[in-house]
Order: sequence, then structure tokens, then C-alpha cells
Amino acid sequence: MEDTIAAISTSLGAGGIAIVRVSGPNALNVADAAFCSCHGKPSQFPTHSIRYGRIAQNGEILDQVMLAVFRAPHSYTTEDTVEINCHGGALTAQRILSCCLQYGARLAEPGEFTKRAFLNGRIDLTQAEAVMDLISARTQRAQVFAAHALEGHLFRRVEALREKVANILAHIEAYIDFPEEDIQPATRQKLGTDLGESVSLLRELLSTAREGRILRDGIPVAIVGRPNVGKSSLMNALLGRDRSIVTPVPGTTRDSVEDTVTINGFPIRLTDTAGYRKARGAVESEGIKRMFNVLAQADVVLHVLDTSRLLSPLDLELTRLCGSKEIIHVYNKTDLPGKLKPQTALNDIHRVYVSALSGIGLESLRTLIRKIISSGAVGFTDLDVAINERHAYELSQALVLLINAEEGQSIGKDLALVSQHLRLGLDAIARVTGKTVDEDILDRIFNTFCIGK
Ligand SMILES: Nc1nc2c(ncn2[C@@H]2O[C@H](COP(=O)(O)OP(=O)(O)OP(=O)(O)O)[C@@H](O)[C@H]2O)c(=O)[nH]1
Ligand SMILES: [Mg+2]
Repeated sequence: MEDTIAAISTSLGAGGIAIVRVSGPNALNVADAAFCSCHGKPSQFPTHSIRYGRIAQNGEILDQVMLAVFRAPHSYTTEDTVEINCHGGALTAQRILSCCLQYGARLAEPGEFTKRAFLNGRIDLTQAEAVMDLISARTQRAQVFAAHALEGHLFRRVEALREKVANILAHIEAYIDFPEEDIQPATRQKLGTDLGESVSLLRELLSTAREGRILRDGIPVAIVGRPNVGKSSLMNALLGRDRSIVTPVPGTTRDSVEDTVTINGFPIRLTDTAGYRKARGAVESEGIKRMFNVLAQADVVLHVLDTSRLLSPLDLELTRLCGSKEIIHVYNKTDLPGKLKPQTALNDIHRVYVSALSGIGLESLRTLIRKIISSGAVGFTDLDVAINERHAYELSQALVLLINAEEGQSIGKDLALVSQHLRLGLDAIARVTGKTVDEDILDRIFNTFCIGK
């Protein structure tokens, strides 16, 4: 039998109301010991009812509260659950929590309520992860996708795929069990079609990984350029705060500096980098190496140029190193007397004139960034679900295995081998929804949760 857990489920700090949640077989006993009211004891309240009363610890009244009772299995965790709505502010809730702990509950671990909801079968693993995504969503789009996943959209897609693969496997294993029966060409063809469809479904899901990453982490945008052109100043101007060090000394920024900002509703992960030149010393050399890593990961590159200076071969080299990425050439320091005119050599299709110092042109830069992102160049999915990194890891393993099975099947390989690939692929798919899952993965997922969720 599980023990009974308790935690503060609202965020700490000033607020109208805080909620202390208690869940487990003893939740009602804990509430009976802590709650005094003319309405009687919580263990006698009907499920989904809320009553006014007081919480008292060893005879001392801590607060006037509303206490809600949810009886198993109709609660968030599917266990008996009590929610004590007390006054906000860290201390009151904290004292009520200690009172619940004294009367028999233990402090919940991060995400333990949601983990119980999963272990007790009320939600699958993708829905549990959606709870966290919902809490940490920074944009409306991320919030909408998380809400869909919580409704089970992703679960149903993965489950449909899993069933399809399970059926194919059952079919093939039937032939392995009765080797004397010759597999008919029509049957082989049907197996091939089903396998092909499963591979397509997998690919479709995997194609949403990028958007999933963008929704959670933001679109990666790199700020690059020669030393002293104003990269860090631009970073700070876009963020609206003093994040990256700015000095007149070329080579100020060494390490990459990352932060997020929302531009017209899009979450952006901006990274300021070390200025590009022939490195002077080991530190700068490492900084420039990191700049190239950031560049490789970026979807959009802000290549900053200094209009008060002439173009350098390094500028051309850097543009070339960006390859086919979406580049915006940011002509900075337009408040100074200018020498640098638009450069056809840079092939600067997207160009904007700014002064990071005065703020001139920043709005045009934001508009341009938004235009590029929403033009499809950076690509958004048509599906209403977007997988996360864990799902992508499992599904790409499944993809390799299914492709192996598909090939093996089509060239008439030993069916035992085909079925082995399928079985492993099926396991990987099942790990996405948590149908099969090990403790390690669960710990890793739920440890990222906040306490009280
Ligand atoms: N006049 C003027 N000065 C600017 C502008 N942007 C940056 N600066 C100045 O240029 C100098 C270098 O700015 P940073 O933002 O540190 O340049 P950086 O590209 O990050 O330089 P490194 O980190 O050394 O590669 C500082 O003195 C800034 O104040 C601008 O728009 N106009
Ligand atoms: Mg800098």
C-alpha cells in the first residue's frame, strides 16, 4: 500500500490563496486530525465537496480554510485526496503543511502527485509530460500544444502506431509458429504495406521533433560577427536588459551567452558569441570554437557588421561559413558617420540598419526576424502535436528497427529475424507512452517537476 504524501501545490510567495494537497490512503485521517468544523469530519464528507473550517495543530488555530475532498478513484492521483485552500503567503501554507506531516503524511517528492496519476493508470507518460509543458509554457502556441497533449492527442497517435505494429508482429509470429504453412504472396504484400504505413506514421511523428524543441526551448538565433561590431550591445538591446558584457575592447565576449526573449509571440533563444577573427590565445580560440557550435545549431543568424568601418575579408568568410542558413545582415552603429554601404558581395538579401546604442531600427529587425520565422523557412509542423527529445530518441530507434524489418520482409529474409526487429521497435514505441518503462526514466522525467505537482 502506498503512503500518504503532502505538499504545497501553489507557488510560494504572496497571493490570495495557497493550496496544500494531501494524497494517499491516509489523506482523510490526516484531514480529520487537522480540520475543525461544525460540518463534521472530512472522512464523512461526500466526494467532490468543499467545506469551511479551521486548521489547528496541537490546539493552535493556524488559519481559516476551505477543505475539498476527492475520494478514490475520482481524483488527480486516483487516491483519496484532500486539498486545503488556505490564505496565501509562504508561511501559512508552510505551517499547514507541517501540521499535515505531523498527522501522518510525508513530504511529496517533485512531481509525485502526477507520477502517482501515471502509475495508477489515469494518464499516460505523454500526458504527464504535458503537465510540465503546460506549467512552463512561455508562448500561447506552446500552451496550446501542451493542452492538446494533456487531452491525449499525442498518446492516441502513438498508441495507434503501437497497435498497428503489434498486429503486424502477431501476424508474422503466427507464421513462425506454423512454419509448414507457406506465406502467400498476397499476405506478404499486405505485410509490406502495413510496415510501410507504420514507417510513414513514425516519420510523421518524428518530423514534429523540431517544433517540439522550438516550443520548449525557443527558435535558436545566433548573433555572430567580427569583434567590436556591437553583437553584445545588440543582444542586450533585443533582450531589453544588460545581459552580456559590453566594452570598447575588441574580443570582450569569450563564452557564448544565451537567453530567451519573445518576439511577436515567437519564443527565441538568442545566443551572443565571441567575435570572429584569428584567435589570440587559448581562451579566445575556445570562444571562437564555441561560436561555430552555436552557428551550427542556429536556425537564423544575425550577422552583425559595423557601418563605421570598412568590410573585411573576415565578414565575407563568416557569411560563407553560414552556408545555406537564414542570415540577416545587421548593419550596426548607424549613429556614427558611415563608411559601409550595402554589400552585394555578402549576398545580403535580408538586411537591416540599426543602432544598438540608440535603439534605431530594432523594430525593423524584430519584424524581419518574425517574417523569416513565419515564412516557413524555419518550418512548423501541420500536426497538432509535437514530440519532445525523449520521444524523439525512442521513436528514432523504432524507425531504424522498423525499416530493417521492412527491408528484411521485402527481400524474403527469415521471419524470425524480421519479428525480432519488430519486437524491439514495438518496445521503443511503448516506452513513449510509458506502457513499458523503467524506474530510471520515470525518475528522470518526474525529477524535473516542481514539488506539489
Ligand atoms: N556608436 C555606437 N557604438 C556602439 C553601437 N553598438 C555597440 N557600440 C559600441 O561598440 C563597442 C563594442 O560593443 P560590443 O557590444 O561589446 O561589441 P561585440 O561585437 O560584442 O564585441 P566583442 O565581444 O569584442 O566581439 C562598445 O564600446 C559599444 O558601446 C552602436 O550602435 N553605436
Ligand atoms: Mg561581445
